[in-house]
Amino acid sequence: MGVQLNLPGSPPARWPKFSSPLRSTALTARLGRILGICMGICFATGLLSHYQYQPWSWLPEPASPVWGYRLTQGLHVTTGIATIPLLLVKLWSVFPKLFQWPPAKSLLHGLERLSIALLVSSALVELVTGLFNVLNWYPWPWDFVPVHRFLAYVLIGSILLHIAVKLPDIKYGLGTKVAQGDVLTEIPWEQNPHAYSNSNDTHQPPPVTEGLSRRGLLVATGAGVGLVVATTVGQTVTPLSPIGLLAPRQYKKGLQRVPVNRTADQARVTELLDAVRAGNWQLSVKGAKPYTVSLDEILAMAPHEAHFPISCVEGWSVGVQWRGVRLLDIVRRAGGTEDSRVKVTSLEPRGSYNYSFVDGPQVSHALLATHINGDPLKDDHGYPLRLIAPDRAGVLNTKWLSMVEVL
Ligand SMILES: Nc1nc2c(c(=O)[nH]1)N[C@H]1C(S)=C(S)[C@@H](COP(=O)(O)O)O[C@H]1N2
Ligand SMILES: [Mo]
Repeated sequence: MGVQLNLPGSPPARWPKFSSPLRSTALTARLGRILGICMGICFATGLLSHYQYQPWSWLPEPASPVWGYRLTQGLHVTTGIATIPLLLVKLWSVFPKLFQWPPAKSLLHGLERLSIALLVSSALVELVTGLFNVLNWYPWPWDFVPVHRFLAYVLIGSILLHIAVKLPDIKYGLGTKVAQGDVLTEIPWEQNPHAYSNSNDTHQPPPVTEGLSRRGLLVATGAGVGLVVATTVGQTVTPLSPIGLLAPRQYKKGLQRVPVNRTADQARVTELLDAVRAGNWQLSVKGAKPYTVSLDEILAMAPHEAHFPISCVEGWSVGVQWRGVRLLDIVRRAGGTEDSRVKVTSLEPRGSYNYSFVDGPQVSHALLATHINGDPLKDDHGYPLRLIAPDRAGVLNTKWLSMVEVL
């Protein structure tokens, strides 16, 4: 197979030796299987989530089920979080391979090892940036979304390549009982020239050892993953919020029982909202028949209620009872229909999320809300008027509206 690299026959003198008989193909294959399932769900829901964040103009977002985005994003963040401990244990289980000797047996083998370097580094960067995103912390100068999305393709590609290359090992590993099967790297290389090699390992039976068993390791890993999931999922599965020790955003801690993303202060609209309170606000509606409407007029219109969740890309979500006027009623009065494409714009002077588009079925279902959970919107939730639509990324539910354009 390809070019034989000319490397010394034995590794450097201070090369590490590994002695845990827990490491085995059977164990790694099982860890890899759960990891693969988690990462697969995380990738698929990530793609869906990205589409809902930036819907294609030829395929408008659906409006039902109302909890669609909540489920997608909850799964994306939860499987992503579960992946972190799983990946660490999986890496531990194959860690000695990093020190295999010779580093590459052939050009092809060298390329395969490089692809693993790409796999591991993209997975680590992806998970760390994702976790920081959940914490609403962006300590880097670049845009999170394109980088996270690009790395997802790199990662999924290198995973598929890795699975294809390792198929013989995976088959062997899954076909062996976890307590039996080879020890991945325990045999000192001097005694076993195949000990650090890949697919053509001579599979040796494990020695009898005391202490943690491989099954015990799998159970401990499962328990650890379960604990991490149980203590974070309360940010979206609200009945579990009391044990959400690792869930920073919980509805009970939020203003009006809803967490706030970007306060009025952060969006620099506080002074503008004081002017709104002083009576200097009108919603300006553009279209074939443009008009303006005051807050009093909006409050005098027939109120509509809806129970839509607000689901943030950062992983928290909560069901909310909204009251307001129907976007469609506002749109019709300007000469539009349920097939119109609508742009809503915020008072917020700067920021990437100070406007959004509504089209397709969402036009008929969206509300321009004045009330949240029975009370008038507080400033941080978008006073005097905000958009809320079903099955929609939180970030697209624009707060502090000033204008509606029927396009
Ligand atoms: N004008 C404006 N609207 C906005 C945002 C913003 O930054 N500016 N943030 C969005 C995000 S990311 C979310 S998750 C929701 C949160 O709404 P809430 O703070 O009322 O819970 O508002 C959305 N609306
Ligand atoms: Mo958000």
